Amino acid sequence: MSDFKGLRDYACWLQYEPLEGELLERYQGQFETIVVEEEGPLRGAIVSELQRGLGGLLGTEPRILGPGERDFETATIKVKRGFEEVLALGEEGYEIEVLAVEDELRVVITSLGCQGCLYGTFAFLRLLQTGEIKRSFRLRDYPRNQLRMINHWDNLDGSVERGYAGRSLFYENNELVPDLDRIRDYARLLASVGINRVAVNNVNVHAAETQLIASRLEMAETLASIFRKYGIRIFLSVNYASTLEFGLDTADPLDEGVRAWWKDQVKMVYERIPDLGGFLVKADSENRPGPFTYGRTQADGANMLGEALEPFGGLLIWRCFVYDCHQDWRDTKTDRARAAYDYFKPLDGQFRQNVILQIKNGPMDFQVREPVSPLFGAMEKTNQILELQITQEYTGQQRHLCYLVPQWKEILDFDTFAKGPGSTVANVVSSGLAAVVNVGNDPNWTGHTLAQANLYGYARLAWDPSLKAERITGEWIVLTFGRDPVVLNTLREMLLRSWEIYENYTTPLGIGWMCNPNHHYGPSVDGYEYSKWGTYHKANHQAIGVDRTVKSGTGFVGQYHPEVAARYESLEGCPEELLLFFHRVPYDYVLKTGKTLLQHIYDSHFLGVEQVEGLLASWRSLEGRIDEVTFSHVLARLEEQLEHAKEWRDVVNTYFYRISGIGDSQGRTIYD
Ligand code: GCV
Repeated sequence: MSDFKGLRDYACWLQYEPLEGELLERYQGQFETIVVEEEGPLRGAIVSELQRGLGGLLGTEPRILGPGERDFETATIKVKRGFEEVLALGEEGYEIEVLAVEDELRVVITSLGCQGCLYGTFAFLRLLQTGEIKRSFRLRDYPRNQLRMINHWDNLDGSVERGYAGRSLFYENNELVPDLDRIRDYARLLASVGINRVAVNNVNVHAAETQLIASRLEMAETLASIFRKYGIRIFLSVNYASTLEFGLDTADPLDEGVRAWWKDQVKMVYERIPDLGGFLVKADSENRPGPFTYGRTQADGANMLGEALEPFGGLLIWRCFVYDCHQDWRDTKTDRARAAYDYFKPLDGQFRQNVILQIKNGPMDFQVREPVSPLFGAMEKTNQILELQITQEYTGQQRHLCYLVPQWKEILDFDTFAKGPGSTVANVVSSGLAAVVNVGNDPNWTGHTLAQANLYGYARLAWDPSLKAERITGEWIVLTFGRDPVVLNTLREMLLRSWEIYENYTTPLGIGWMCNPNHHYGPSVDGYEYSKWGTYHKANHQAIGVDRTVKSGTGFVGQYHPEVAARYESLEGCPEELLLFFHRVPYDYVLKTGKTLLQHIYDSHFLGVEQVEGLLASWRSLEGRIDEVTFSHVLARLEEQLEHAKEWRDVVNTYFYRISGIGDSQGRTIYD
């Protein structure tokens, strides 16, 4: 065991610190005899969680009995399979029922499946800490999404693409890391919040990673066996053109030899990992190979792999992040935002049943603010999942506090009008959610301890997108830091406001991309302006923004359903936080606040810095209420954030002052 495993932050939201006060009184002496009737493969995980959880929270060492060892009448917790009464909740859903017999609480956790028994157990322990387990309590819960997936961008050499929390948890020097305990702890952490699928390698698959489905299959096998103990199935990212690495001279999806190669390869993989979830593929994207090379469509490519996986019940997840990454900035006709829809929409109905399209939340790339991708709800006959980014590539790289649950809520609640009002993204992505994870081998997993809240929040939303941001945030704080109301209120406010604060001091009104190229940290207003990536703000001395309207622009707006398109098409009707994404706007344009666009840019940047000062003050006020190590660690990150926010403010404000020649109406310092 490495030392850091004893560190408080390592336990994340599974602290199980002793309950105090009213909750201790309520639960003390309870739950001493437990019957775990469930005998499936997750029994071990259930039993050990109850022991750890109750041991930590109540200091008890509960006796855990097997089926038939003690009957229901006297057991105080019973975990069991049910049938009719829980049928509607599915294999992963559960019921928790609490009855009181005089002073004794009797808890029954029932599920149709083994997985549900485990999730019910974790939920019971969570609800103990939030104080919701009471006399006469009944909760029936189930995951609203079938796939609740984590994507790792880990490479076999141990590096993590866009990783900000150390190196890979899985790999080092093209081998698995020597200490597999940490991966076990990770599986437990993910299962505790209902994650059921993990893609274990980067979507940018290079020669070394391709061996995961061939000569290094044993590595994948080991990972699968670890995750399996918590009911999580792994996915492998594969190189679309793997055949070229194995001696074939083509990767044409319609070539018989290519098809046969994949069928054999998949068969071999499933012989060793029978519960493999399937493959995840990035093709024809950012210089990765794909079916376009052979004049074939994305559907041809995806279906070829889908067909090979089908006999084993495997899924093929195909990413829609396909765009021209060699654009000439002088070319005003091409609009990167349009690309995914233009490529995929015409293919609706052509994908096999076991093919799922994975679509990034926005049409560009995980900017602090983007509209929702118009592909959601545009392909009625095609399975879709939403891809989010927990790792904070463009949102402060886990050096800045930027809690993304409020952003994800907006995305999930966005009404696409695909089938009339109420067709929210959460409803149209019925196959589920995937997200690029923010963990690495840093002692606290996520670099910034408070970034653990993003992982927790993502998983909870994947389970149930209708959960309120306040609820999720409160849960995370209580589970991580306990029930001190001062900590709860202060930290909840800090977290919930941090996305908006980050947006204030970085890029204004949906324009995005004013960051340093390649590593994406820190301001560089023109960093992407003359690049090949299709990411332009087009600021001149009078105006900024991209006209994406149907009337006079790139026509991107027309990809939305008419109700949504009408809103975005009009300058006045467009939500102002997205104004510059959809419209080219002069600096003297007056916003709804009565301020000019330019003044808004100045004001939001001054405000953003003041708000970070506020975050710092709030955190400082918690000194003594948070353990010292975490307190100093977060304090240092917030201090860095403040310095950095000032840098953003000054670079952005100076840029616009220089370019427009118009100063701040309040005469604050803008450097010339
Ligand atoms: C895995 C962005 C990132 C890349 C990432 C890519 C993707 O462009 O900067 O690092 O590659 O998205 O999602 O495929």
